Amino acid sequence: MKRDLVFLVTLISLAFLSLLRSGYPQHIAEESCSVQILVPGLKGEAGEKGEKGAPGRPGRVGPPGEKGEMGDKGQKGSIGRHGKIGPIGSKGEKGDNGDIGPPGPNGDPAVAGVRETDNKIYLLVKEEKRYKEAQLYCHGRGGTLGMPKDETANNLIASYINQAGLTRVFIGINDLEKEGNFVYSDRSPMQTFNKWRSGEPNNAYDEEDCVEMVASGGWNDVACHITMYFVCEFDKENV
Ligand SMILES: [Ca+2]
Ligand SMILES: [Ca+2]
Repeated sequence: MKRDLVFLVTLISLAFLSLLRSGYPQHIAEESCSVQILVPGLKGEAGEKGEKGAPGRPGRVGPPGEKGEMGDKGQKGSIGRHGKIGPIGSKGEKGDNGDIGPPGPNGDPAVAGVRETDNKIYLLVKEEKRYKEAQLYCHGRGGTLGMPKDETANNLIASYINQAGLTRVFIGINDLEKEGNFVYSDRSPMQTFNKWRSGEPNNAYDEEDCVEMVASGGWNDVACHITMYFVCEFDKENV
């Protein structure tokens, strides 16, 4: 092997020498010397295996992968907590009218029912009025102030006063026309029947010309300008 290489080199040298003789410039002969040095040597034997190197740097981020298939639906979650109360809503439209209700009780609220006998109706009026105003009220309804002309009528009016929780009412008796001469409000004269309380009529302060009945059923002359409740009386024939 080495011998062949020496032979080859000698051969190439001789070739260049012949070229020099044939007139090639001197520097070409010098270059031919460098070619001799560049000839590679024989390959050596394989070395021992090296140690494991340090980990390499991370590679570049790869392109996004393809979209996978959709997974199965998960289970329903538990109910969440109540949320905050929302704002008040706008006013709704007016509803329909309701049905007509049942009729209310009849009567004037100032009137506490009536009391009746065979031929009379008595009405207690719970409005405080002077004697003459009370008389006008009863006249306006076709009657007069109550005129107790016997025990039955007197007891009925007295009971009526008590049941209403009252202590006194005007009745239709007065001595307005002639002092001391008491008459009923229908101008009929006082008869033997009367229910004057003890000491009455006394015409106190020289001004008592009208009559009240107290809860006991007794009579008392009083001033006509004071106000109190009163009882009206109606003939059934006129009602
Ligand atoms: Ca009098
Ligand atoms: Ca009196």
